[in-house]
Amino acid sequence: MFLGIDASTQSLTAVVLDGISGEILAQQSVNFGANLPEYGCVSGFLPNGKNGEVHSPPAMWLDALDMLLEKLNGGIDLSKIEIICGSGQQHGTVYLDGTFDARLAALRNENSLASQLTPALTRATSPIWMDNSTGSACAEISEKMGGAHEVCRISGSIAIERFSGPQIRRFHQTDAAAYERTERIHLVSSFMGSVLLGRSMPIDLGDGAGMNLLNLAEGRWDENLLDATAPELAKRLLAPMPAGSLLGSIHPYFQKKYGFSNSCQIATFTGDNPASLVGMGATLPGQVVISLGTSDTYFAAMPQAVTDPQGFGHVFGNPAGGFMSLICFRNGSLAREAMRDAHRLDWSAFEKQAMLASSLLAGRNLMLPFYQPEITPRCSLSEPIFDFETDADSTAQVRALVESQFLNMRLHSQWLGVEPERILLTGGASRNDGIAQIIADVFQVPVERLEVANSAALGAALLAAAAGGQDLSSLQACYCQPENGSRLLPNTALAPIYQQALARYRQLLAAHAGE
Ligand code: XUL
Repeated sequence: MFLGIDASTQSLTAVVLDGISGEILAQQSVNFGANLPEYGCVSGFLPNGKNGEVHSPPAMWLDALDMLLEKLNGGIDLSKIEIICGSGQQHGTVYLDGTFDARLAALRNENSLASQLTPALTRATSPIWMDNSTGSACAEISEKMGGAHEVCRISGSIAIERFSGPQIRRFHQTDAAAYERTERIHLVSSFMGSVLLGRSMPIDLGDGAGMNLLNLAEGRWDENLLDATAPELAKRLLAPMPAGSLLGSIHPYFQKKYGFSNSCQIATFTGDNPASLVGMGATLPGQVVISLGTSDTYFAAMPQAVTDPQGFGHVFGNPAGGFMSLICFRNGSLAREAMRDAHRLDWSAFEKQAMLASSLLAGRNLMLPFYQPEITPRCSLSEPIFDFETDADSTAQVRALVESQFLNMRLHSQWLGVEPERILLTGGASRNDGIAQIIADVFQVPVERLEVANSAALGAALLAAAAGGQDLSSLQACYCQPENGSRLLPNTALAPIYQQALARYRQLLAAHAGE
């Protein structure tokens, strides 16, 4: 049996696979807001952060780990787990003093993880990917490196607010004494993995690429980026390793408390997006995942590491080898909800009346679909701009919004240089056939929905099985199946219409968003 654990923003989730029967044996989750209300993190982070700060307490993640394993232990025989791999929300950083490894070594199972390990934190709360307080740190790192594009060329992304390097720089600037006491910096993924391993685990190349510190081409920390970020940063990081590398047995704490065997191995953890690429069965170039959430994301395996010349997209390590891209679009469901509410529709009406019944409108009405400042492209609009050829009734507006969101996505994913062969849709709105059909038509690519619910935890479990010698593509063929009847084909008659619409959308953007 193989266990995958995903530490996401709002919850900690486990998926257990049977390597022989091809079954998922257990799935469990601890929701930080609902199950650990004492931390006051209703959505997984502390509300009311100042100056754009968004932090979460590592103590909460540790309590959740105890709680999750307790729940799992009730349902399955944990002594049968051979390998554990995991993933975490990307970019968040955990700061620890020189006692961390000794405290790990001395863990006693009569006490909780949180009570024994939190005294090693030099920063009681961790900045996470939603933190927006690091603008000046980003500007300073870029300047020291000779420009944002140099940071992008080396690390795969321009210096960007939510990334770890800028978080580390700001910590050094705001609390130099605490930075001085910090002997180890972890990502959320490597922190959780270290606890299970009982000593500090290296950061992997997938999640490590989300720090603005990794030299992507060479798979090592970049000295110039380290120097531009904070003093003596190199000694605070372990050398990075590929995801899924076997590191050693699980700590006796978990053997005694939850019944794991002493032969259970721990593998290097990775970021949630790299793990999702695995869990969606999309580790080969040509497969694209579009995740429809609060923000929409587009991620795909890449044959080689090219970077986004405009600096909006990111390049991370692909856990199956090579690289992957990730592009975030801030105006995802938030914009769709704003449109739905403006016309007093429910989702069913949004889908049926406005989307399916309106294909005659294809490509005729465009808008800049930004209800709040966007990051791809960077643009500070706080309300959309319309460019309509027909009446702007609710049907036309809903269709224009969704078409324009995916024209924007098609335009800003062209730098990858890979023609998508298949789009895998995930996230809440992926159930909406109207939206899914528009995506198929705008990209002119078949769209599929998978049965997987927890793609990052599943991906981590698949990486654990692959670390045990199983073939990853055969595992993906077994666990990452499209749902029956979920495949939608593009209407090829619309190809030239959307080609023209793309050119018009580009002009609209140039006119109003300076691109
Ligand atoms: C990716 C990103 C988020 C986090 C949280 O760059 O910031 O997707 O990984 O899931």
